[in-house]
Amino acid sequence: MDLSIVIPVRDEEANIAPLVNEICAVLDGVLAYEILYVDDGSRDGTAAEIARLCREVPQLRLLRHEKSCGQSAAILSGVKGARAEWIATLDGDGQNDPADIPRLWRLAAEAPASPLLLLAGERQNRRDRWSKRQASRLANSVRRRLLGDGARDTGCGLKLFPRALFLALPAFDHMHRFLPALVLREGGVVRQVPVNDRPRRKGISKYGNFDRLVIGIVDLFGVGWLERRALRPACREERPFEEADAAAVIPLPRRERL
Ligand SMILES: Nc1nc2c(ncn2[C@@H]2O[C@H](COP(=O)(O)OP(=O)(O)OP(=O)(O)O)[C@@H](O)[C@H]2O)c(=O)[nH]1
Ligand SMILES: [Mg+2]
Repeated sequence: MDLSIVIPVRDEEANIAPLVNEICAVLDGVLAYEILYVDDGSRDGTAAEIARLCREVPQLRLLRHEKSCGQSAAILSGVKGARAEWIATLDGDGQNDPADIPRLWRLAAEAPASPLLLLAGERQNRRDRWSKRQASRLANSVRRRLLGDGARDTGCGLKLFPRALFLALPAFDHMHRFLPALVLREGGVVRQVPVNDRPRRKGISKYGNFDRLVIGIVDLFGVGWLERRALRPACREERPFEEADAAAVIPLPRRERL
């Protein structure tokens, strides 16, 4: 299997079937993939809808949290449960366009630094309302300045990375908004890739501008602290003897030494 598509969802019942159909239409015959939904304690029919579709779509899987633990926790559960070495994340409301996935996949395949590579979608022509775009712009610029991660759009749900890289990152609530900084902290490489942005298909937003900003500021200090405390020793194995030298000091068999 090439790619696991991890989709965290809470109360997105009406958005499941259209997104699954879109992903299959784009990826069938292009990649070997699975679609791994993580239902985070939805109170609507989200889980039932995914379970229903699992009977029709063999590459579809469902993980469930017993109660809601947040978007980052859902992504982490999905990455842990994924079967492929590469992960693509998508929002579950149809805002990210699955048609962008093959392009990200090709970029990952071509990149020399692929073991520590994060491809981060950068939304073009944002479709959100004005107040949300402004809040997002402000949050992105404050974060960029304080963390120096150079990322223009960390809120885009479409990202592609190796499973092992994500599992090496420090895990905490809301970590999904800081992936570029966390990957750079590991010594990794971040590439921003322009991607399509679409309006939410159905349902309501799970975040307000204000709570997102306030939590974001608290998290910003936490991630700043993590950066300052990063452990990055340049460590290599020391080989004091080349093979020829090693042969010279191999002790003689005991019998001959006597
Ligand atoms: N698992 C999980 N997923 C969540 C949670 N909150 C949001 N999500 C999902 O994360 C994705 C992004 O959340 P949205 O509510 O779309 O946030 P947004 O895109 O900023 O807001 P809109 O523009 O209104 O869609 C969606 O797929 C949500 O279902 C949560 O607490 N747990
Ligand atoms: Mg959304």
